[in-house]
Amino acid sequence: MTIYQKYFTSGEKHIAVLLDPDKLTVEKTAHYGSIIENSPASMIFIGGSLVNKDIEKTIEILKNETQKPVVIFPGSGSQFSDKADALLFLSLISGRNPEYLIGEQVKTAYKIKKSGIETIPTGYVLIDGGTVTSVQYVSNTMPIPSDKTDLAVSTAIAGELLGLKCFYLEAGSGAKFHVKKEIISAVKQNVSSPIIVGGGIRSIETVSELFSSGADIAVIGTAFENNPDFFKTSRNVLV
Ligand code: 1GP
Repeated sequence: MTIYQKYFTSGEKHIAVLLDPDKLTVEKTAHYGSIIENSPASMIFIGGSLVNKDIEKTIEILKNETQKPVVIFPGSGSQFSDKADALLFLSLISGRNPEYLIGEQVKTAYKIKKSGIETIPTGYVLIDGGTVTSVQYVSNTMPIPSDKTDLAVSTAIAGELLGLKCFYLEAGSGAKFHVKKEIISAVKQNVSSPIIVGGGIRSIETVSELFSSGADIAVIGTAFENNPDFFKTSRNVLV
């Protein structure tokens, strides 16, 4: 069974912990890997808008500590590694920067195809989260305003018509506000592909609310980095 079948389209809700290799030491990586192994999170996303450290090494350390799948969530083509279990093959479809729509993808396509890694074609939709985030700055794209639900819906529909198999509604790491529930439910009603929601999610209660609104996968990055015990008090809420 592929990761896409098991975690994206099974109808179950899943949590992914996002780890940014640049914020990790070897010790922290191992420690986080063992915490995640014993947490309600189903998988690890790895990547960042800018990554200078060796992503491959980070994946290897994580894999010594956890059986849970490691999925690359790349900020650019250089973050690809065939040591991961799958790759979100992203196109930043809310933006109008050709480099992030198709340029980075072309640069790495041959290598990715040859590796045989599972790729998940994902429409990456940046939605304003109340602050300028790294992804907005680095990608040089404008997020969809948070009150323009119709734009988010049309963007996702266009992505689905182009054949994308998943949508990542992103407020940006450290966003002031997560993606609004109205946007998630409107997108859910209009596309049949699974929906990942991330950016600015700070509590497990919020995760539950976003699941109820239609999110299939919720991504926790900053809240876990700030408090690796994030899940300890949350277990009862989720299972
Ligand atoms: C960013 O969606 C992720 O790409 C996670 O965001 O760091 O705000 O949890 P946070």
